[in-house]
Amino acid sequence: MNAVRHDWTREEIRDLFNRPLLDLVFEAAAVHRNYHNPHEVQWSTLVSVKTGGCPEDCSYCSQSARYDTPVDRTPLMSTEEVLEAARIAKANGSTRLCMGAAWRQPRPGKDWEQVLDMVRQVNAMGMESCVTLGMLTEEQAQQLAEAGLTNYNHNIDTSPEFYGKIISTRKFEDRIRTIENVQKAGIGVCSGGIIGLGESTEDRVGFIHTLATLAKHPDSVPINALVSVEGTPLGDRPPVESFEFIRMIAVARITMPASNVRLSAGRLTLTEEAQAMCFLAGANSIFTGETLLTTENPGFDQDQSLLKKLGLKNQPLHAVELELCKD
Ligand code: SAM
Ligand code: DTB
Ligand code: SF4
Repeated sequence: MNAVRHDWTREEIRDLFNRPLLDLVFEAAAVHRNYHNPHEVQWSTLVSVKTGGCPEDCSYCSQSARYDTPVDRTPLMSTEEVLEAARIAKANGSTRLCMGAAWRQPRPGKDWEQVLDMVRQVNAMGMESCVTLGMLTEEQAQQLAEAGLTNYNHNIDTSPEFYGKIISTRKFEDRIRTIENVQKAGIGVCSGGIIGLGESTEDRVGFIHTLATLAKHPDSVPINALVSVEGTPLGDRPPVESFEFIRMIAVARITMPASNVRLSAGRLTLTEEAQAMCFLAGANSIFTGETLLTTENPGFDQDQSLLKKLGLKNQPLHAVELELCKD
């Protein structure tokens, strides 16, 4: 069985990107079957608990206050509203609720306490909890851990070299520091990125290399394809070609065999056949529900029908694959 490695070189990863696609998918499928139940897909549902008005300038994002996008700013949702969304997600087969807030970093006060409460209450209804709130200090990560948070999402998005072309208001190293703070607090890390930003293949190599050489691989690796949003600097980027999406999934699966690889934003531009190839290439998780944070996504029924056609099932909570994930 392929060991979990943390010493990947850029050359090795570049070679994977240059492999004939079907050879790559064949290898990724074998790795996937060694580490995971290939018949199960984890469902995670997003709720944007605080939308828009973000001070950061991420060029892809509908929620940055710097761009004139169709997204309106809203205050923090009440815990009851979030729990209602969680109940619907759970009833439809999701095992994790991922709550996103458009903040640069949380500030102490009422909203922060309320987010901690949301985490406790989501756990109490028997779902895994995930939040994505921007940068965190060690103390904040510790508080989230005490509230019982399962995972923290914090994407590195792209290569260290290309990062500054997409975001200027924070540094790549800031992202890594937050990931370390989350790991130190004993919370699972969810970290991935986006393709379709105008990055080169070498940037994709650098992106995967950064994650695959972390001392501990992220528990989940979301791979997003840009959903271009009108009014953002990347609003007129062409959609990512489906074979590029499939290749990214396969490379993530081979280099981080024990992690959950999530086929994330951009599924509406993929056919069912292309999504099936992503599952073959090692994707074992999706975001479900008809909205991601602010953009559209296939609805629960559409995904249930896709899984049925492919003979796949929703992954139940606390699947045994965790036994194999220890690295
Ligand atoms: N504000 C928090 C942060 O930046 O970490 C959390 C929310 S942010 C929306 C989470 C991730 O979603 C981003 O890092 C990016 O990878 C992805 N994302 C955001 N907008 C996207 C878009 N238009 N298309 C694809 N992925 C997107
Ligand atoms: C991730 O990697 N993708 C999710 C989640 N983590 C927070 C967000 C996707 C957002 C897509 C654009 C939107 O809906 O605004
Ligand atoms: Fe703000 Fe996150 Fe959007 Fe960047 S990706 S503008 S940090 S909400």
